[in-house]
Amino acid sequence: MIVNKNVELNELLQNFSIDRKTYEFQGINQGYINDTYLVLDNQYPLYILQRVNHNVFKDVHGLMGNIANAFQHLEDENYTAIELLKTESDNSYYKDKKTGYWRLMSYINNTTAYDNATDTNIAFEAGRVVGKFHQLLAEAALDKYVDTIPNFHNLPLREKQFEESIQSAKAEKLETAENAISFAKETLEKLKILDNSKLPLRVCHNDTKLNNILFSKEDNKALCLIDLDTIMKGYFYFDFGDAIRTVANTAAEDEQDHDKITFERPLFEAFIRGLESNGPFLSKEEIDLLPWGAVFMPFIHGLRALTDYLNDNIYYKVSYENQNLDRCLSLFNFTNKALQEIEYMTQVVKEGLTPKV
Ligand code: GN1
Ligand code: MG
Repeated sequence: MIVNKNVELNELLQNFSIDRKTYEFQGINQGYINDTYLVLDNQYPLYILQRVNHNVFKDVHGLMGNIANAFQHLEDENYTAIELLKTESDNSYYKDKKTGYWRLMSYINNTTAYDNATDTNIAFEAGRVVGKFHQLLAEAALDKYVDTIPNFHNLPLREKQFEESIQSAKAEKLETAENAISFAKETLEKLKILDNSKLPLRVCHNDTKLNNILFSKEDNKALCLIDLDTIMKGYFYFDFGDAIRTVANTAAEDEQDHDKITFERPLFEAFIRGLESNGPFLSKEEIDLLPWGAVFMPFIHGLRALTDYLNDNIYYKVSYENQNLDRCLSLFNFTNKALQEIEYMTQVVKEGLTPKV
């Protein structure tokens, strides 16, 4: 943990409407996209400061607008609100000429996030809060939300980018990734049966992996979702699948020891019970597709990681050269495990979730 009194970051904070002080900063090295710092005052954590990756998020204004719009719905006794601190000119983000776009959010004390579900309570709570988020946003006006990354979870687009990366990749990379490339091609064919045409579009979070859920350290209840950059239109099975790939799998996303990758049925079932605890909010068609969400999401992330590996790591921040390939192989391994559980998951969602009439 490195805590410092970084001069540049302190200068940057002068642009926000907060007390003028010398703050301390602790870098948070999670996440593959943005730069994140915890802002402390005399060691006491107050804010989360983030630089939004403008290379990935081209429309930061639209993105911040999506977050602000969603916040208007996310007020509920069973959901903890996060506050966006305004700039001196009453904006929800600050644009610095040299370093780009910054935002400042309230830090919720005594909280934690988990990379994996270690027990069924965590899985239940994850299901409950993902369901609550969707229930609260169900009435949101979709046309107010901008597609900040158009076609983010669009498989034909990701397939095209994958094919292009194969064309330009170095021969040795194609060889190292040979098995992953074949698995990708086979699975792309299998997933062609997915049909979104009967599903309602919703305002989704679009990155509901478990460590984007904040838990209270006091009673281990899930409080809210964090990392709201990708709030935009989508289908519920996206958010479902992203949660399941991290809740039912107790291994890390870049786990190299594939013996550790598992599909834990008790955790899957607990997540479904958590979803259902909100009461009915999904249509029958949405429920029917959920098991495929648990295959689709790890697969599309694995495919994007593979593409980025072949492109020499131009999208994700990597901490070592082959991290994207490791992520891909681990995600594909889980995809395969989820594929084998389709029938089981179909049974569980059918028995466990009541469709909204
Ligand atoms: C990226 O940086 P992070 O962890 O918030 C990615 C998500 C993936 C995630 C992990 C905009 O998010 O889609 O779930 O890595 N976000 C973007 O694989 O690409
Ligand atoms: Mg994210």
